[in-house]
Amino acid sequence: MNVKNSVVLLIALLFVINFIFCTAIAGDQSDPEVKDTTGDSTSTGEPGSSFRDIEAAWFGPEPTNETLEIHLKMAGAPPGLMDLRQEPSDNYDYEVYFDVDGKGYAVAVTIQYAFSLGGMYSPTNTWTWELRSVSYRLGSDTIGSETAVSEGINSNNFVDNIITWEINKEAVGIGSGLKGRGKSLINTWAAIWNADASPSGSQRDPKTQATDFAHTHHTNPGDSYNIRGVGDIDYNVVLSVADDEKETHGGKPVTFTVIARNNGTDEFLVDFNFNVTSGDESWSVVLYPNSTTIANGDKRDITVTITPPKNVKNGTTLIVKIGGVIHEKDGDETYPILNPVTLKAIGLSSANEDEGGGWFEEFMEMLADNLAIIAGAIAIVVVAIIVLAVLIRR
Ligand SMILES: [Ca+2]
Repeated sequence: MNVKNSVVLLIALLFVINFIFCTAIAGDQSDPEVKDTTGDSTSTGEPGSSFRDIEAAWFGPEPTNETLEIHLKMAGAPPGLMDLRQEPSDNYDYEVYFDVDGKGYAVAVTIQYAFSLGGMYSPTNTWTWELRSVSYRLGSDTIGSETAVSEGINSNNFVDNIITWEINKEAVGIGSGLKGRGKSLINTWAAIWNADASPSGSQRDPKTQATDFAHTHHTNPGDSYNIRGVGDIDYNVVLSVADDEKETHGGKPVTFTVIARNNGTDEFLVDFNFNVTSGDESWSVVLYPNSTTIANGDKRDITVTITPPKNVKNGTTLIVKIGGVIHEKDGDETYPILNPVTLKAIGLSSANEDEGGGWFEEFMEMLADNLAIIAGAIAIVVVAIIVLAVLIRR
């Protein structure tokens, strides 16, 4: 690798580090994933309408490794008792949307704007809290349908015009414990719907049907939230490699050095593994060491030796993903290394004479490559023989 490539790599690395730290501190009220202007609700001007006007939505904190909080803040308070005399007694859906591993979800609360003479209005007693799975019309911002997922909501809360859901991570495909660390909630957005005019089971287009919406699923999503997990021990080992692409001849090993750095809080036992993502099984891949203890703040070089088969076809590649698992300090759990590195070995056909096999093929190749010279040489020999024969006769 030349100096220019090294500089480019270093700058890219700094960007990655910067990105990791930025995403780590995002996700609270001061830096919400979903932002919206206020005063843009279709019901602006009606009493209590500022409660149908989204200001922001954000993800986190994670109270436990099994739960995640999601928040939706409105521009103003819910309608009061006197306002409701003038309100239609409709149901409104307040929802924050996100995707995990390609599946759509929403946290929802359906609020009944109802007032009956002689009845008591409480802003929370008619609220229905749900986690919903959401399907979108292919490649669009329009929702196809939403259906409730049971056991999705752990608890809920409403204070200071902020609706808070606490969901179970398992219910949205995020593993429990620290295994969910690094999973992303993407394509974030939020909307408020009149659930009587636009029921959750029907097709919903935010641009034409929502009372208010912030960002859109497909064309203009909000920021993503990365699950970071909680706990006193941070199982954080990072892999890196300076030179991730090398060439070698058939039968000749080539080595890569993967650096495993323990950025966690303790000394960990780490096992390394590989996964061939492209290429064939006749190649050999050896990791050394494949298991080691690394003190926190310390690093280890892992040597990856890749050998193509002797008869490798010129230009064939093997792509290997190097990953690993970190062993729990006081238990049997393991946590994955979150950033596997990818190595690429390119096999060149063997052209070395010291190879035991294949000399005949090589000889024939040499003949083919040098056909003109050989033909010339034969012609000269033939002419020389004729000249010699003529001279002898004389
Ligand atoms: Ca708004």
